[in-house]
Amino acid sequence: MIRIAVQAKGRLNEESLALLAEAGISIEESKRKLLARAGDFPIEVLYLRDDDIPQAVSMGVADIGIVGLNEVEEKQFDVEIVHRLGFGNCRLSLAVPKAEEYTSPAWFNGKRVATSYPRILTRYFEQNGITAEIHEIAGSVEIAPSVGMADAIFDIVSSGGTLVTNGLREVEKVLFSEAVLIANKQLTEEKRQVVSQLMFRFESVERSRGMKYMLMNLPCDRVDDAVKILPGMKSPTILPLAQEGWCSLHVVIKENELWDKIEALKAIGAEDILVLALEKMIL
Ligand code: PRT
Ligand code: ZN
Repeated sequence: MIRIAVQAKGRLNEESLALLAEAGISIEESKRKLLARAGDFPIEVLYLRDDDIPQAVSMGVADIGIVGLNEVEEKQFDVEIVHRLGFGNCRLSLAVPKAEEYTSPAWFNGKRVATSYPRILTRYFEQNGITAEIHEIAGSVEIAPSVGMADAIFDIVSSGGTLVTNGLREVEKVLFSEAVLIANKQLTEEKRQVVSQLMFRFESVERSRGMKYMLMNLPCDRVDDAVKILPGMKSPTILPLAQEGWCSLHVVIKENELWDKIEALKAIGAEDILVLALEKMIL
């Protein structure tokens, strides 16, 4: 049995639980207390504030956790980053009032910068030889310049909309973040095995994202042409049809390449093209 910490509510909560569900680990809505046991896998889910997840994992209160890389880097607890999960993407950036003339990070010398991420910012300033005043504030960092509390900010940016609304301009992207799976460094062998079982499921889910299963009929003498059009990862499956001279071709294809490939396949005589959702890819 392992315990995984996920964000109780907030931006990462839904996708963390969705990922677990896709991996076959479901937690009934009604059972969402602080700690919930999944029915079908040796795991229990501990719901925490995201800020507390790195510490909980480093102390072994939870064995693993799903949290933003930004929190892991800021808190500096000793945990292992097992896997990047590909959601919750954002960046930690420096932003200045839009009217400022900004040419290089040297602009920050002697300035006051408001942030909830003082450690990451301190490290960045040190690496760039900048001496600035860092003001740690817990929330609403983006309003600090307009109320005179700071000259600039260092905060999470995703679409950039919040910066624009507050008359700010992103000038340095310091850290690219996404949700990551972290683990305690002293897991028992038994727990490690459960974690690798979980990773196997996560990877199968990830592989199938953005992929479709496509099948079509075409004259057997065009199969070679079709293989040239289709992605090279693995050769497609080809089955003979009852109708003489015709074959059925099955292939896994990237969704964003789908329409181009379909046009090309039709041009060489493919018919009855079916595109199906691909749920899992187990290799
Ligand atoms: O209650 P708890 O402490 O658990 O949650 P929280 O309020 O501290 O965190 P939450 O739920 O806001 O974010 C959790 C994690 O989501 C963060 O640690 C990041 O890893 C990730 N993430 C991804 C984001 C964003 N995108 C994001 N856009 N976290 C915050 N934001 C904020 C940003 O600060 C800005 O103020 O959203 C605002 C809008 O961003 P724009 O650029 O799209 O306008
Ligand atoms: Zn938080």
